[in-house]
Amino acid sequence: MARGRSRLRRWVLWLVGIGALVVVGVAGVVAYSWYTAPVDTVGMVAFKQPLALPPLATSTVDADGRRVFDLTAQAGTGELLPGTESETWGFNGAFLGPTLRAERGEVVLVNFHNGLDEATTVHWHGMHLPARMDGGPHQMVDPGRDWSPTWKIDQPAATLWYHPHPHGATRDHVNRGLAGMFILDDPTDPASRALPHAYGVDDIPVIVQDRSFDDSGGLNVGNLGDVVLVNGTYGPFLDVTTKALRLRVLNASAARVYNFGLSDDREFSVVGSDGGLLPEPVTARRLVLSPGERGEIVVRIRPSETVVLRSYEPDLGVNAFARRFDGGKDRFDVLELRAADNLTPSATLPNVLAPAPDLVDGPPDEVKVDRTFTLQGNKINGRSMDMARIDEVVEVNTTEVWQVENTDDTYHNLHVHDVQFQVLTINGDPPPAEYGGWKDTVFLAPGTTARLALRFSDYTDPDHPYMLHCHRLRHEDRGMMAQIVVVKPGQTAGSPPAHGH
Ligand SMILES: [Cu+2]
Repeated sequence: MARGRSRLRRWVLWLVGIGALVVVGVAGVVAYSWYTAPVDTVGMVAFKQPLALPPLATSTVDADGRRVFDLTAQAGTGELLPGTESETWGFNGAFLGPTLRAERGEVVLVNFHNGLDEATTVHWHGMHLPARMDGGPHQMVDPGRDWSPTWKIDQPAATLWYHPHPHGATRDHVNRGLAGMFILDDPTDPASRALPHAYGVDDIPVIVQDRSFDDSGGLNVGNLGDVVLVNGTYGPFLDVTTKALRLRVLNASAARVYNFGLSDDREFSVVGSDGGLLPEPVTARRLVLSPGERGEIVVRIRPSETVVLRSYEPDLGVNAFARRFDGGKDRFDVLELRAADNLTPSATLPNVLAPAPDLVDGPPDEVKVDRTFTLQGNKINGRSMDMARIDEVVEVNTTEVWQVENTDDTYHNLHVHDVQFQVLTINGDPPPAEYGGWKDTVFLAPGTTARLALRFSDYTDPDHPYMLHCHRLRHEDRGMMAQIVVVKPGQTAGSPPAHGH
């Protein structure tokens, strides 16, 4: 008996000892992760490379008067990190794609060729167009095949973009390098011409993406990266020759939220958002962009100075743990602006830029809500994306009010295809002034409820759906997406075509 008890005691001591080691080990890993999670490159970036400027895509006008672009998705290699080659994907090149540009009223035709060895799509983010032309997950293009969507540009001047949208693989395809800008002009709108508008001189595309690399320079396709590239350039600088500089900033990252500002905290003017120019310039020191969102800012530059576009810690509205691991403690130096000794004068900013969205009259907190969308656990209204299921049916030319609720403990955003919407309220309050223009993507911190007004005009089609989804790409890939069809009065939903074709 005594021997049995002492053996038992030895075993208990062993177990306690091993348990203590495990606890200490786990605590060490947690502490290490906790302290190494935040990324901070402020003051650490050398800015040795000139900012790459995506070329303007060449186009022709065909016999029907359509503006025709050629776009090929292809694999290549790019020197994303200095001195190392990475395997990349790009449109018409090794990484990213050319800037497409068209005018309101034009009919465009894009001859897309998939030169990759897997199927993909090209989605025109922010564009008002028929669902069959939208490049969503139903418009899959097999390797070696072509797809030629055509539509009429019928919306205000804006900074849109294009990227793949294959269901379940969007993050992978975008992170490998498939993304580009699509700038719309409106020759009848004087305001956008009054802003700096010389492409590559005082009107600069700024495609911001975070990436991570393995030791041999290979591109990882994860959620958050510790390196920020602008237009694919690592450590970029821009030579500035004008007194005012317009930056068309696009957050083309998979999951990261940026909180942009200048390194000396100077004020700048926010002049545009997702769907075009704001009603009037908004003076700000910070601009938050979640994945997929765009912001156009005008920065005043002084001769001979150097100032850095930076991303400060974004307020994600999440708990301390998520804040550390979702990038809420991260800071980045993004782009260095180097002013010439003599700067060309720029026109004064107009006081009025564009008509304010006016879909809803009366107090926006008292409007009737037509649909509610709850964002929780990679699902919308408790459901995962099903390619064969139409989730919502909207009657054409009806103004709707949507209430979007993030009941999750992490941040999401909501992107709606085909339309630009008006943000009526965020948690019952009017939105901040930089959300006062047309939007196609809205950021939702945990516990946030936003009300949006939307109007789907044109392009009824009971079979081909538009998507609405979270633009954190892993969430989207995991099914945080729903399908909506726009129908004529009295029409019912049809059924989406068989997967991918
Ligand atoms: Cu999400």
